[in-house]
Amino acid sequence: MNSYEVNFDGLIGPTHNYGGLSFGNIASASNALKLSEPQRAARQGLEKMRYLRELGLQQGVLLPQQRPHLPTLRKLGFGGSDSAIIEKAAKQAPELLASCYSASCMWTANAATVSPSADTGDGRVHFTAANLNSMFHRSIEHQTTGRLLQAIFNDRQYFDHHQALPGGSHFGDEGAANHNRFAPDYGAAGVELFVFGRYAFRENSAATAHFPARQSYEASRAVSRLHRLQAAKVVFAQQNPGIIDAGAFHNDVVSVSNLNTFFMHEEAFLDKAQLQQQLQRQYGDEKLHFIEVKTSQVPLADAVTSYLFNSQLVRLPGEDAMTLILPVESRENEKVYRYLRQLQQQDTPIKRVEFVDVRQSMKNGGGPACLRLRVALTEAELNAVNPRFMLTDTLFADLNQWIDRHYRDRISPADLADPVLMEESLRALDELTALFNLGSFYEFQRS
Ligand code: SUG
Repeated sequence: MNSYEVNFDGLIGPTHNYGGLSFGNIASASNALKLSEPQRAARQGLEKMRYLRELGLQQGVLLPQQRPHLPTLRKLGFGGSDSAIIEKAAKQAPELLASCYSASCMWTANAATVSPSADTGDGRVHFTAANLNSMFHRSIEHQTTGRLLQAIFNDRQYFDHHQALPGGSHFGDEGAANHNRFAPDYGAAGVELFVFGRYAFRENSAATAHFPARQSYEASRAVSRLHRLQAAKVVFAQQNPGIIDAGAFHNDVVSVSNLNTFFMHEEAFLDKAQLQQQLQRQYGDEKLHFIEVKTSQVPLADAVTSYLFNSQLVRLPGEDAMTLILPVESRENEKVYRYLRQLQQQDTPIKRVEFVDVRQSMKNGGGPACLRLRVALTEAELNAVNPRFMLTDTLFADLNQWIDRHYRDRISPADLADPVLMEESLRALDELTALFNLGSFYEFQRS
């Protein structure tokens, strides 16, 4: 039976702004409080989806969440009418208002961890929504994410959904951004690699000095248990704390994998040699390809600003070789571009590189790979996916028109204080649910 990797990209929401909310994410800090361009951002994201579909890949869409998230502001003690809540929060706690306005759910690599049916104990595809509890503005995403995934993968025969792990920093879980999978094909059993940044219940002999390590070992283990993965087909590996301090707040900033290929920075892991041995042992007789980029070729600082590794490594239909879909920032960085030219001459599975413009997202630390959640599906599973969420020419045109009708050209931090922005955003989302036939999906539609 045929099997596919389907990329579900986050549609960038109407309140996309630069809040400077993610400590440890260098792009978010350097662009804090600058003007954002939501309309351009959403068009860039949508154009990436169109391009990947045109290349012959299966492409899905995940919807933006309700922002501003008034229920959270209410829980934090802001009362009165919706407008009064916005006005009070703007005066008393602008950082909380910005958090509840963040369009951060666009980075769907953090939405959930997904294990394909070939790996799980019951032969279903398992989803665990990520609690994202290291950053307040992201910790409010998982309930809606879970409901959205259930609406899309809504067939108990094929799909099983788990709620986000319990709260508390012990179980910090950032979803697929710290999860890789190696398999000869999307429908074949594979080895799943969970990358973590720290231990929560034991002392860390290697710890970060400046920036938070978001993913805990204990969270990764819990997800592997929920997904009923076989112990002999799971690897846990610690990210190098030094690389988190250099700005790689998720593993997908320093490595990317697909099928039998693992493209990584040489400093990405604490014990690279052991990791590679363990992966190869569990993978079996067929060869895994490790492509390592040396610090002398691409220093860490360049890897982080160019997002060389936050690319999508894809196998296009009918091709054996792989293609790397990179952010244009990688072409603009001299060292990175030189490396990429060399890479294409080498004897590795990666034979082609392409570039996409997602600059608006990049300025908040989200590259092409952050914007997509990978879901490996068999033909039968793909047929069971809610078809409204698969990109078609019609949906592409409808979404572009919807963006044009509702999105602002620019948003400044001061704009968040104006209740008119809230009204515009909720109106846009209301129309979006109609487009996806979702009924009353958002909280504001139900209250
Ligand atoms: O969690 N940025 C996101 C970027 C997530 C990137 N995802 C992956 N690497 N998979 C984050 O730090 C910034 C929001 C702001 O500052 O306005 C933000 O949330």
